[in-house]
This record gives sequence, structure tokens and C-alpha cells, in this order.
Amino acid sequence: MQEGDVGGRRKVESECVHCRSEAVWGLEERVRLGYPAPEQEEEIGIGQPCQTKEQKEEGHTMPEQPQPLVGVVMGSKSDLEWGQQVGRYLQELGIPHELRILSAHRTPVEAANYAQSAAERGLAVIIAIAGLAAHLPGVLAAYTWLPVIGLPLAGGPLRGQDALYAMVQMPPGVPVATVGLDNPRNAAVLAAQILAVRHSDVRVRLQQWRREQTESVRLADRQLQQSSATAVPEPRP
Ligand code: RP5
Repeated sequence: MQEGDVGGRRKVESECVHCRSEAVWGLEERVRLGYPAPEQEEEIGIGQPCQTKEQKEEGHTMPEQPQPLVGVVMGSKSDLEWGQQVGRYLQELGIPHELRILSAHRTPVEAANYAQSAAERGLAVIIAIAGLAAHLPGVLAAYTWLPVIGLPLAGGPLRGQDALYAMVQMPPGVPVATVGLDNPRNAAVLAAQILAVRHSDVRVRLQQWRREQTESVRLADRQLQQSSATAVPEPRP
């Protein structure tokens, strides 16, 4: 990330969390960096292009947005942090995605429309995140033939058991591929594995990511062996 002064204005160059393009003037990014959020800037909506009014006036053209392959859907704004975590893992794997808030209970028509149009819009996988009586992934799965991955959240008085069972106990014929409670990484990796069957670029990145994961465990073990070889044993109580 770089910061500089452009035409008397502060410019923040970074990578867009949505499209991974450079030179983003994003509200989220500015707020994160502690800058005031000027009113004339258009707020970056979830899943919206990151280009701002300022950039448009300067004739700044953003690279074409890659077609999202994964739809990350949250049941509530209160799930946003989890959706963003899934997004970060997908980004690590170079998978274009979009984030949406659609509720199976509060906006059922929008949720159904989203699932019904997902395949024709080019999505290949849907990740649905919800807590409590988490019907969202099941409802989306009912309206699409695309694979739906359910990410149950461990909130509420039942600590997520309700969400887990709601997702994993789907009736025969309409499965939801349910990952562990509060496990955004597995949701993203599973989506990558599904995509890797047909998308060789995703396959290459996934395999590289797996090699790195393996290496990090080997490294941790080597470090443990080295430290225990030099460690002075604690006296027994
Ligand atoms: C679910 O209920 C959502 O997915 C969320 O995890 C939970 C609580 O929602 P809010 O009351 O915070 O909107 O539908």
C-alpha cells in the first residue's frame, strides 16, 4: 500500500477488496487508515464497484471488474465481519466474488431472486452465512442447482447448535455443504476446491496454497524440535 499527495489531495493507493484493482479511493479504506470520509465521495457499497466520483471526474478508468464466481451471502448486517473474512480468503486464492446481505426471513423475495438468477449471472458457488435458525443456505439451495456452502455462526443462546443443525440437516435432495461453526476459511477453501475442477487458474493457486500450508506445519514442527532440544527441563513439582 502506498500513500502520496496528488494534486493537493491525499491519495491512498491500495488493493480493492472486491475487484483487487489498484488506486482505490475507497471510503472503507480511508476510514481504516484514519482519514476523514469526505461527503462527496460515494460510499463503497458491498459488492459495488470501488470507483469514486473523484476518480470519475479525473477520467480515471478502473480495470474491468472480474466476473464474480462465488456469491457470499449473509443473513444479516451483523454477519458482515464473517462475510468479509470469507472474502479475504477467497481473495488470497484469487477468486472473484461478491458480498450480499439477503435474509431468508426478512427479505425472502430478494433471497429467492438472487438464488434463481445466480447461475445465469455466472456464479458457480454460493456461500451462505447465518446464525440462529439459519435457513438461508437451505432456502438458497432450494432455488438453485449451484452448490451451496453453509457457514453456521456460533452466536445466540444455543451457541450455534441451532444454525449448525439447520444447515447440515437438510432434507434429502437439497444438500447444503456445511462447514464448521465460525470457520470462514473452510468455506472459502471448499468453494475453491469446487471451482478448481474446471478453473485451472484456481487449481494452481489452491495447490500452491496447500503446499504453503504444509510447509508452515513442517516449519512449526522443526522449530518445536529445535527449541525442545535446547530447552532446560522444568523441575518436577
Ligand atoms: C440470522 O440471525 C443472521 O444470519 C444472524 O446471524 C442472526 C441475527 O441477526 P440480527 O438479529 O443480528 O439481524 O438471521
